[in-house]
Amino acid sequence: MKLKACLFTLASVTVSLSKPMPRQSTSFVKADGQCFTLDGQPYTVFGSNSYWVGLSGLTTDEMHVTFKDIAETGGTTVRTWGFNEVTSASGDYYQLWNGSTSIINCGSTGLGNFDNVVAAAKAENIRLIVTLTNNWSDYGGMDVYVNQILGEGQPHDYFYSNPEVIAAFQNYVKVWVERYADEPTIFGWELVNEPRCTGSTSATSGNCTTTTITDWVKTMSAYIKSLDSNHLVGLGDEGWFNWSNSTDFAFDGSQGIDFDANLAIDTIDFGTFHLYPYSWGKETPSAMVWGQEWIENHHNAQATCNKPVLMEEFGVSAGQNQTTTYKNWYSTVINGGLTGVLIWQAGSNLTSGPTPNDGFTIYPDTPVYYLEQQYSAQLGARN
Ligand SMILES: *[C@@H]1O[C@@H](CO)[C@H](O)[C@H](O)[C@H]1NC(C)=O
Ligand SMILES: *[C@@H]1O[C@H](CO)[C@@H](O)[C@H](O)[C@H]1NC(C)=O
Ligand SMILES: *[C@@H]1O[C@H](CO)[C@@H](O)[C@H](O)[C@H]1NC(C)=O
Ligand SMILES: *[C@@H]1O[C@H](CO)[C@@H](O)[C@H](O)[C@H]1NC(C)=O
Ligand SMILES: *[C@@H]1O[C@H](CO)[C@@H](O)[C@H](O)[C@H]1NC(C)=O
Ligand SMILES: *[C@@H]1O[C@H](CO)[C@@H](O)[C@H](O)[C@H]1NC(C)=O
Ligand SMILES: *[C@@H]1O[C@H](CO)[C@@H](O)[C@H](O)[C@H]1NC(C)=O
Repeated sequence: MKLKACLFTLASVTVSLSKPMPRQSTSFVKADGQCFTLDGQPYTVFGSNSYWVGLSGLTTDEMHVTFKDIAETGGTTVRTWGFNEVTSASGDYYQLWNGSTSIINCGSTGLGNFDNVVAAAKAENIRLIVTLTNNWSDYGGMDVYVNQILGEGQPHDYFYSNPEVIAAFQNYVKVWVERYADEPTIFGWELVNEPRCTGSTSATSGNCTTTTITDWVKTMSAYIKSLDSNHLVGLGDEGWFNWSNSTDFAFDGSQGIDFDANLAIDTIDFGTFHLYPYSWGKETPSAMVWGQEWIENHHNAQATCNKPVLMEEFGVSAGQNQTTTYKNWYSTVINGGLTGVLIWQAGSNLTSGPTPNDGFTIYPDTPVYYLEQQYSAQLGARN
């Protein structure tokens, strides 16, 4: 166990919640061993998820409030969706499909709107992790590519292996990556939210293995690096292992994810994992303890591979020992040496009403919001 995961020879580091250190917003976050750096100094990844900030018709003022509320927890980094696949135009969306062809929406309800998200984040000293598609059918996701190009009901996992589908996804990714290649407010790109072989609405081929997805991660991450050498690239997975000594679905490779193999890919800069013991049937005997071990296992992988790893989503709902559990998990991250942590999910009380509440949302001036302030300061002090 390494208590000082990110030890730098700095004269002093001032941690202040009300006055964040001014950053040189012209610099890109880099990975260095198990740490992130900005201008050669440690960059602490603490923050939250706001999938909705570019997809809910928010005004630019509301985008500012969203990021300000996160910054006031000590947050530096926010993960958000860079996808919404639709087959008929409505609201904010990024790609409109008709048959097997698509049009990318660069207008004011598409990437033009995301320019406002980036500007608001920059003004509030927040950097963005942008995820480029979804395993799930929320906001379209990968099944839309498969259904539109190969036909309704074709296997979900053809997303990772069919050359036409890969080319279509690359076409989409290219527009995003080239648009923001010189924009330091982007922390990094993430290939997909929670990739698995199995899909939510479609069949699976029966042929998808960890090797299928690992090969796809190699192809896609190398593709992004060929267009944009400034930004970090991660996967966005839940962190499943592919250990030969286990028959537990979280550890046996059955989900199509091999955390260690993916982290070892040259063009992957950091690892990602999620933590939802209640959704995963891991609540007995103790969701809290299962989660603690899940964090420790990923820290071990981080140390072995010598790359940064983020717990970039976690949640138990209020009524499931939430405060006690979150104290344990934040402490395990900080004292155990995991690189960084983002909670699922941010909330704000906007003029248009409260932002989406899925049972995990943390609004300002609530107990977990104050907990975030406490642990962001601890993580900053560790680094
Ligand atoms: C991907 O889509 C699936 C979710 O419904 C499959 O069944 C699998 O559960 C998928 N979800 C995740 C998180 O991978
Ligand atoms: C979709 O494509 C078909 C065939 O190319 C075309 O006839 C139709 O007008 C298109 N629909 C829309 C909404 O553009
Ligand atoms: C699985 O792979 C086998 C062998 O390559 C192939 O014949 C079969 O069509 C595949 N199944 C599906 C559903 O793609
Ligand atoms: C997953 O584990 C199996 C069995 O140990 C191995 O054959 C396979 O290569 C692993 N997958 C990857 C992507 O390393
Ligand atoms: C199973 O394998 C993993 C990865 O090699 C190792 O870290 C873990 O300690 C092993 N667990 C047991 C119970 O042997
Ligand atoms: C909360 O924690 C207590 C004591 O650790 C435990 O007995 C109880 O089952 C937990 N409740 C839930 C909902 O997890
Ligand atoms: C925001 O809304 C939540 C939930 O409705 C509430 O508990 C909290 O007090 C509100 N915070 C502020 C600052 O109004």
